[in-house]
Amino acid sequence: MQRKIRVLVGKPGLDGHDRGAKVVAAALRDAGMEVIYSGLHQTPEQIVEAAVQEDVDVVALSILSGAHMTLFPAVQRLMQERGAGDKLLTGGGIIPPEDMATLARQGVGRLFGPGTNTQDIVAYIREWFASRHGEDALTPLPPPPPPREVAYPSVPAPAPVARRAGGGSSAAVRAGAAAARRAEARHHARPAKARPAAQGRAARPKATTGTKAAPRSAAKPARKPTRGAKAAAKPATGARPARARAGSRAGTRRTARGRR
Ligand code: B12
Repeated sequence: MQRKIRVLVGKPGLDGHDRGAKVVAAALRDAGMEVIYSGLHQTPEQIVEAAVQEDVDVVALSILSGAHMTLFPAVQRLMQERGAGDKLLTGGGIIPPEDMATLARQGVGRLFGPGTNTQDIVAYIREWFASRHGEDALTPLPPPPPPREVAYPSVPAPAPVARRAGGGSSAAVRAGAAAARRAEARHHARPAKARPAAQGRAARPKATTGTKAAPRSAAKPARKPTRGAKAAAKPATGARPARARAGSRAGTRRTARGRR
């Protein structure tokens, strides 16, 4: 006599990963089985009690917590104690192959890991059922459900980005470029007064604007002594005093600029 296969999908323990259990439960239902899902955080006792009450053919556990070597034997022992040892105990989750093999030797059914095609699980349960109750007991597989038509809401096209004349770069990029130009101009400007190299860091000119964008070289003119400073460092061997030279150069330039 044909009848639907009855399956209890159980989630024992503290494992909160329920996606796999729900996916498998839905696939078994779509394959024409009667499926009961236990919900999260069930004890082995609760699962076996539900299996007995519902008179299921299959107890199918989903375990992704790593506790499978405790939970499968616990459920198996309770099933035997409650006279349900002839039912199929199967399941899946994060279970290493060597543990699958160990549990198989202890009488647990086939276990399925991540990436399993749910149709393989359907086929396995149907084969087990047919081996127990005969091929004639199997209900025919229902046709696969039609693909769901999903109406996606139309998303408005993004507004065109307004581009400004002259490159279209953002305000931040333009501000950075301007700061870099100012720093470059400061770098190439001759110092109004030559400073002796001995003054070192203290002699650096203070940047007033665009400090961040200024190239490194703009911030350390004192490293390379100016010609005037070199002259100042030389011992005075009858030559003109360095200070006077430097001052006169600067003075000359100022005069020249004034004449323009
Ligand atoms: C999504 C996910 C989560 C989600 C869970 C969402 C949910 N509601 O399910 C969130 C973010 C909540 C989560 C949390 C945690 N996660 Co998580 N999680 C995953 C992840 C990335 C995918 C799991 C998943 O949903 N896969 C999709 C489903 C469809 O596949 P599946 O469950 O594997 O099921 C298939 C098979 O396993 C099998 N199957 C499964 N169940 C059953 C049952 C039966 C009856 C049968 C026959 C077959 C079967 O068939 C299914 C179909 O192919 C995995 C990594 C991975 N790649 O697997 C980690 C993973 C499972 N998580 C892990 C961990 C450690 C955690 C946390 C402890 C992390 C933390 N420190 O907080 C917590 C625990 C939360 C809790 N309360 O338990 C570890 C587990 C390690 C282990 N066991 O050794 C994993 C493996 C990641 C890793 N590589 O470390 N996680």
